[in-house]
Amino acid sequence: TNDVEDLRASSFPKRFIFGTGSSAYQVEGAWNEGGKGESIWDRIIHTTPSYIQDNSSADVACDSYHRYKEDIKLIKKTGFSMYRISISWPRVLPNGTNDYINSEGLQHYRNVLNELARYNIEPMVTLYHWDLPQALQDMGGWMNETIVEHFQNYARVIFETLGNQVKWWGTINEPKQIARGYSSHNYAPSLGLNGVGDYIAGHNILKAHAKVYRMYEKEFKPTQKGKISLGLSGNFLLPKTDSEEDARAAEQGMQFSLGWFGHPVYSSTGDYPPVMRDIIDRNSLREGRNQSRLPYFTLEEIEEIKGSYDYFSCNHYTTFLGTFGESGLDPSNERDRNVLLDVNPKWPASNCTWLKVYPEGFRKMISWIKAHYGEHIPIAITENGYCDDERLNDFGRVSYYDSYLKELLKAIVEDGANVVAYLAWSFLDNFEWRGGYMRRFGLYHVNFSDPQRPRKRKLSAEYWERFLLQRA
Ligand code: PNW
Repeated sequence: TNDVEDLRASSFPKRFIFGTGSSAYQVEGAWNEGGKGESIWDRIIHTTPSYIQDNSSADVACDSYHRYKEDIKLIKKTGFSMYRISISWPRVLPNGTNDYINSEGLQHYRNVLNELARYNIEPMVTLYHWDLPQALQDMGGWMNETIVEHFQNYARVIFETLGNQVKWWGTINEPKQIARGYSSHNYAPSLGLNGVGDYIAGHNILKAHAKVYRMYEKEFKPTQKGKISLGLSGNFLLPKTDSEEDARAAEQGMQFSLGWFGHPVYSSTGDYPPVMRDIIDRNSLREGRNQSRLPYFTLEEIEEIKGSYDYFSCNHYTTFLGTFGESGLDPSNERDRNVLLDVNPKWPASNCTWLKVYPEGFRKMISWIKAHYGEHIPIAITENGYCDDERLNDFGRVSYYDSYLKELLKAIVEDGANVVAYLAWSFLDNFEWRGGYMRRFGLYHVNFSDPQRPRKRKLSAEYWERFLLQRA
């Protein structure tokens, strides 16, 4: 018999990794200390404080730049065996370019990695989690193709200096949200170039990722023996009804979200999803353009990008319901997609409007990845978590994790998915981008009005501690 209903950590495969995560900008603070340069989030918040819902900033955040030892000790105490961090590009290269390397910044990450090693906690390191050096944004950021080379230079500095301490790498976290910083106003640099800037930025992100993957593969992997991947945001889309038309709508919606960056890297054919290519080319023509808003890759680029992964890194939070219909500005990615998103009113809500609780969608999402990108593809769930407020008795989060872990176990045991790791987002309450400190995801509470930034255990941290104890 299998004990999927009665969830136990010991039912997961022996070598399965349970961990937790953070990102540099959301926890470090020390925004202008130790030689760090300005990032695009520093700039937008300092010039437009109202950009953040509670007018807060990440100047100090969790102060993890100074308090990382305390964090790592708590991670160990909770029983996690992996910690996902990101490196702040402007902390290492304040100008964005490798003409000047800030050794104090590098030393900080060396210290963090040493501390993790002391506790036998495996690091997973993302090179880019949204905090672009402002100096590069001034030259167009991800819309300027020269960023491909700058990103490669930055990655080389990191692999050369920290590469022997890291076996799990991520290049870029959630390209789709980064691209939306060029279309919508939801993320820095907040340019509003809908249906144009997002596709150009996304195009360069894919090229930059692949160049770094190939460089690592050729020059570093033989000696450093790590794995490297691109981090995708994998929220699931279900058909709104059981009509065949809604089934097609949901699939089209998935291709416009996960497929936008997933198809070029993980599919056997490479390049953008055919449905994106067709629709955007057609819409561009109708708009009187003599070129598609979705740029074309050369054949060499398609080959270089295709297969540039060692595992599938997926951040999953929620599910939507899809049906065909027009929405969004003209032009925009949303309008191109031509799928309306809805939710089932029965799904429990959270403190983020975009996050509803539907654990079955998690298992379905994993099946979708297998069906499209390979039955045996190794999958790491690099983020999964629940949004609430300041409460310490976070029953909603406990029940979220409990139900999502059960679905994960079914995906592994009953569907045979090759999921190798699961990382809870996030270890600490932290700076939730435009949501400031109003949207909490942490297992540990952080008091952001106390200069000491005390960490306090929530019920969900106790839940994890008990769950992981069964594996010890
Ligand atoms: C991710 N959505 O962003 C990011 O990787 C984290 O930095 C962030 O703290 C976390 O999820 C929680 O938001 C997302 O609208 C932002 O579906 C938006 C969505 C999903 C993920």
